[in-house]
Amino acid sequence: MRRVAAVDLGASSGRVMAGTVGPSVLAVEEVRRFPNGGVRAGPVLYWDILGLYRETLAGIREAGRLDGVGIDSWAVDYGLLDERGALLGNPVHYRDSRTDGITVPVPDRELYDVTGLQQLPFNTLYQLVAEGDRLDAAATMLLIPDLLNYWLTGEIGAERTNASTTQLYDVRARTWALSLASRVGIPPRLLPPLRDPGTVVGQARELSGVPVVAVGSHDTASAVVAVPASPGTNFAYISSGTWSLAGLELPAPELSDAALAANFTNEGGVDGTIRFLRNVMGLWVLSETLRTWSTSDLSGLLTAAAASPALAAVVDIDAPGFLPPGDMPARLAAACGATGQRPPGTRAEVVRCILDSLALAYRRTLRQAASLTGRTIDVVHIVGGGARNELLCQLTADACGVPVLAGPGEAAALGNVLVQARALGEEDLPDLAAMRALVRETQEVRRYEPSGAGDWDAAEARLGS
Ligand code: LFR
Repeated sequence: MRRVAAVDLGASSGRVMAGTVGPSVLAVEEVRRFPNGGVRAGPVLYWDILGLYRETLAGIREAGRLDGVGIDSWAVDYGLLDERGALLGNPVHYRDSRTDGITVPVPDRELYDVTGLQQLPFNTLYQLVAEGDRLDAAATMLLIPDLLNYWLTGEIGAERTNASTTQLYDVRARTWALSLASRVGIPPRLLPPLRDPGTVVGQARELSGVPVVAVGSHDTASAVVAVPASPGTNFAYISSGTWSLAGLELPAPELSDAALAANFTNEGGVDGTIRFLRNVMGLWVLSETLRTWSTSDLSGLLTAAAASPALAAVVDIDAPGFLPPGDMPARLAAACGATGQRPPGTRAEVVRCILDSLALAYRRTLRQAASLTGRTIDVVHIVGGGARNELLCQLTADACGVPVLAGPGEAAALGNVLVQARALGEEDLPDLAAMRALVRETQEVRRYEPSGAGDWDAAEARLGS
């Protein structure tokens, strides 16, 4: 039996979970949870990286005796270190506006050919270009989990799954795309040696030397490890949190013109898998709406939304206007108006509009994923916090027309724990299939059948082209 700590840092909260793994045993228990989010200071939206480090250390200490520690977080963001290893400035939030209007002199087709990544304005590539001559003082760029691993162990490196989200990683050669970096003015010296998920990074000096393991340090990579898919099923997944990452697991990248045009990404997963997916704007739109209203009564609003008329108004939830922080209800109303729909009137109707629009986006995205790869989808797994949102799970089953299997809600932490356990020698977990079998055996999963409700084609048509 192994006992490890999984540190899972999300955009709106972080948690330290104590995980226990052994034959037929997989359990996680929350030790510490702390808020996260952007901190606006002057013109810039930052992360509170030192606060996150302090909470991480406190949580690991509270977890007691451990065989290992692993850290995963959201992707793309980073800290720059100088030659001494000191942090040069506070890491900036990917929702900051500094990448607005930043372009690079490399055709999209070529960028896609090398990196396989969807164009998102906040990809590390664009953030580093936006730094301009601030890069001159930098010796190394470390993505958030790599930065925390460095502070814990003194070891510098870049874990592969997260490196694959930078748009500076060659998805086929599985190396940094050094010549691409040079061409866009990013010094290759910034890109540290790559490390595989499942390798020991070093010992945490301040934590009695406990081994720190590189897990799938991109939270989505860890979450997809814990998708409880049965062998041989044609499954899609939605990793549902601040973002909804909706797509397929593939053995190799899909880099066709059609995939490029549909802006699908090929992110690196654990054990060399590829996550072929699109970022759907996710529960961010709902949490920003609640923030705008200064309410935290999510469950009351969801009950009222379930009783509101279905598909009364829908928006293209992936429109770039929903990306930055701000007044979401006003943006939703404007988007409804722009497509000739009556904007939602009550709060319950606003919430219903968000959830209907999310389900519509899942349907659109998963249909595209299937057609771009020539695969069929017989079941959709929803993992992450959104798996607990019963209305959203039912709407997803209705929109996609296939059963939804919802859970586990703590998929990222479970995937983190599983990869650590294997790295530390747990012999029953040789591959993803064995890890997923253990998740199936031990975690609660709820099934939602499509009810046939809703004219989703007509709703999609209301959005125009
Ligand atoms: C999800 C996630 C997504 C990534 C976004 C920004 O938490 O990691 O996969 O696109 O956050 O980093």
